[in-house]
This record gives sequence, C-alpha cells and structure tokens, in this order.
Amino acid sequence: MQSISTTAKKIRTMEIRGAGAIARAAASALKEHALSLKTNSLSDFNREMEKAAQILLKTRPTAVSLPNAVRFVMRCHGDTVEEVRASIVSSADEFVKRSEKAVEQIGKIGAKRVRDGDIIMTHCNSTAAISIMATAFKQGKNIRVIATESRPMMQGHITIQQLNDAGIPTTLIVDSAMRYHMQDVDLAIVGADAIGVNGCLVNKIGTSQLALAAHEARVNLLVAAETFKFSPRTIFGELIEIEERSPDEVLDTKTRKSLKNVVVRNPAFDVTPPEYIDLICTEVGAIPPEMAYTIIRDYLGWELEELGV
Ligand code: RI2
Repeated sequence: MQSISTTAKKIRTMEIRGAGAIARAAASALKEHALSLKTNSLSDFNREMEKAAQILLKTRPTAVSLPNAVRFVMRCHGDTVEEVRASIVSSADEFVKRSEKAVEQIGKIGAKRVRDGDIIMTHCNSTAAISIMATAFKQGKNIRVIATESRPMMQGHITIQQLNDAGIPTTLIVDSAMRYHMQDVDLAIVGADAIGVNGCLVNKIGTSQLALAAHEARVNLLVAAETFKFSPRTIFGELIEIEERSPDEVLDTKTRKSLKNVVVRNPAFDVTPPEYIDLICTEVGAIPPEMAYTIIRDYLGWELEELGV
C-alpha cells in the first residue's frame, strides 16, 4: 500500500495537483501497487486493487480526470493474477502516455486560436492552458500573459514561474483585478477540472468570474481540456461535486478561533455555464461546449457501458 498511501496523501495535500497530474499520479500508483502485490489468488489481488482504487478516488472529489483514470486502469482483463497485473501495468502506461500526448496536441490545436500580439489572461495553473500559450510563443507569436494569483493556494505563482521560464512576458495580478485588466485582454485561456455533458466547465474558483468579465468585454474564452476531463456520469444527471477545502488555507486557525462570529468558506472550484465558453480545446479537436455529449460518447463510451448504458 506504500505507493497508494503516499500518492493519496500527496494528492490530498495538493503536493501533487492539477487535474491531469492527479490522474497520471493515480494511474502510476495503481501500476506500482499491482507490481508490488505478492498474492497468487486472483480474488485477493482484485480485492486489494479495488481497495487501493477506492483510497485514490476519495482524495479529491472534483477533478473527474481522477475517476476516469482509475477506471481506465482498473478495466483490466485476465484469468490469472499475472494476466490481470500485466493488463493494469499496460493500461496505466497507456493512460500516462496518452495524457502527456494530449497536452502536446492541445497546445498545437489551441495555438491556432492565438494571434500575434495577443494579450492573454489565465487563471490558476493549467498544464494544458500553458501548453497552448507556450506553443503559440514558440511559433513566434509575440504574446503577453496576465496571470492571476489564484488565492488561497496561489497556483498563479507556479504559472508565472513556468511562463517566465518559457520566456513569455507575464504580468501577475490579484484575483480581484481580473475585471479591471480585462479591457486590455484579447483572449482568455483556462484549464478544466471537469466538463459536464451540457458543456459547463468546472475549474478553479474564480474561473466563472473571469468568464463573466470576458463575456462583458467580448473577449473569447478558450478552455484547454483533455477528453478525460469530461464527466460521463453527468449524462445520468449526476452533479459534479465542488470540493470545499480547509478554512486554514484562507485564514490561520488562531485568528479564526478569535473571531467567534465569523465563518470562513473555501470552495476550491466553481461552475462556468456553457454560454460563456467559446471553444473547448481537446486533443481530438476544438469543439463548442454543445458537443460535450459527443466527446463523452465517442471517447469515454467504455465508461458508459460500465455504468450500465
Ligand atoms: P491541468 C487545477 O486544479 C486548476 O483548476 C486547473 O485549471 C486544473 O486543475 C487543470 O489543470 P487544482 O489541482 O490538468 O490546482 O490542465 O485544484 O494541469
């Protein structure tokens, strides 16, 4: 269980974060776990693997990439422990490879929507969104980026580091300055933790505010999302759970305890309705949010079968 509990802890504490990275880490941990199990009994093996999968699934509730990755790896076949183990190992490797390739492909597809001279606003830290900006910049497009801090966890600091390292001129702003700066912006690009069947986007808290400000200023909003960020369960009317994290991330315990009449809330994500999204850039193409159902059916169809459709 070593690889599972270590990875689960890292995901929970956000040492490993970002919807894609969480998914890849979970797939790799399942592979390590499968390789470490000593039993010859298939039912014991399956039980242990299922226990491990459940531990990983409970770490963070919102990013659908996590359950999608876990189910992809656990969809193993075989009549013996060795066959099932080999199946898990190859599925995990395939997931990681596909997911890395997807980020690269999204960069290429999304970069076509970036024009020379564009000022781009982004929020939080998304590998897929940065892939678009970095690809456009590498193509010689003279872009500038405005990045938000993304309180309370300040993932914006990771973003400015990555953009800086890529040589992209970047401005850091506080989250509440989004609307103020939107007047200078040509394009907004964000990542995704989940996309519902109606094309709604679940992403870092504050994304819906960015979308509103972009809409008001007639700035296009581009979402960078691998196909495994789409949520098959939303087809059955399930809502995507919004993770509420510890208030300690917002205000220290001592101060909070001294403020008897104050409650601190810390939702980590919000929902942006499809009307505010111009394009979702996936590895299989740039689609309008209305096409979310097609992505789920064509690329996550195996999950629908398992869910009994
Ligand atoms: P990539 C992050 O969540 C952000 O909300 C980001 O937009 C999203 O995951 C997707 O990131 P968190 O883990 O997969 O920081 O594109 O809460 O890297």
